[in-house]
Formats: sequence, C-alpha cells, structure tokens
Amino acid sequence: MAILKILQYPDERLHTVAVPVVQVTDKIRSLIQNMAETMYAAPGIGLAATQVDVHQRIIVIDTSETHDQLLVLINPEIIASHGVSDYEEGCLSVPGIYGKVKRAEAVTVKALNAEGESFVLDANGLLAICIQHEMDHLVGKVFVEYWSQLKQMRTLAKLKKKQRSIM
Ligand code: K1U
Ligand code: ZN
Repeated sequence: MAILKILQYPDERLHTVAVPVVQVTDKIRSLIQNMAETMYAAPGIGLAATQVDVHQRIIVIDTSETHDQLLVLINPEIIASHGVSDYEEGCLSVPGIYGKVKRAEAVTVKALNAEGESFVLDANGLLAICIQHEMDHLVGKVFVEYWSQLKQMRTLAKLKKKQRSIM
C-alpha cells in the first residue's frame, strides 16, 4: 500500500471532471486501497480520486468512530435526495479552512462496490454530507466554490499566507 499525494487548492487539476470506471480491475482495487490508506493517514473521513490526481469516478469514505467501516463508491449517482442541511465542512485539499455549505440532508446513492457489484445506499447526517462533498470533487468542484467571491478571495489569501510561512 502507499500514501498518495493530495492535490492542494487552488491546483487546477482539482477542476478536472472524472470519467466513469469502465471495469473494476485489480488495478482499480489497488488504487482504492491506496486511497483508503491516504484518507486514514491524513486523517480524513473521505477522499475522491480527483484529489490524488486520478480522474476516474471513485470515492472512499469512512465516517465511523472506529475507522473500520470503509465505504467504496465507484461511479456514484444520487438517485434521490431530501431536506436541507448547513454543515461546516473541511477538505484535505484545502487544509485549515472550514465553512458551511448548504446541501441535501439525506441522499440515496447508487454505485458499484470494489467487487464491481451495484448497490443502493440511503445516507443521512455526516455520511450524506460527505458523499455530496466527494461527488463534487468528481465533477471538479471544491467546497469553497459555493462561497461568495469575496470569501473565496479571502480563503486564497489565507492559504497563500500559510504557504509563505512554511517556505
Ligand atoms: O474531501 C476531503 O478532502 C475529505 C474531507 C471530507 C469532509 C469533511 C467534512 C465535511 C464534508 C466532507 C475531510 O475528511 S476533512 C477532515 C475531517 O473532516 C476530519 C478529520 C479527522 C477527523 C474527523 C474529521
Ligand atoms: Zn474535499
């Protein structure tokens, strides 16, 4: 297994639209293992393939407290949603930045698992938020892009200042 490099906002590659997985092969399963290891090491509760510069529709999520409930979503599609939630989100590609985003409170998602089998999942709470956040990554959208231009500019300035202090 390997820890992968997570792209950092505003890297343009985060705006790439991912393509569907055609076949779930051993190579895809190996990528999934590496994505899971990267997510747990970060630590985070989700990771989209886009964030590790692989532009295929693959997500890993684990919102459990025990960090042993890995959820793999390949070619995810939201087939139903309801309610509104306004949850404070974070992102491994935008470290140190947190802010609210309005999303559906509950979603029903259809996807393939790591064996290539189709399944349907009803999600609510943090899991529903995380699924929507990760699915946004697959279409090249980062959570800060829901915010006003002013707030986005302030966020960029904060990130640049932070980067300068590291160098
Ligand atoms: O997409 C990502 O970069 C992962 C992101 C997922 C997410 C978090 C919160 C709301 C929506 C989506 C993260 O995992 S950020 C880190 C984080 O939330 C966390 C880290 C350690 C423990 C618990 C949470
Ligand atoms: Zn993210």
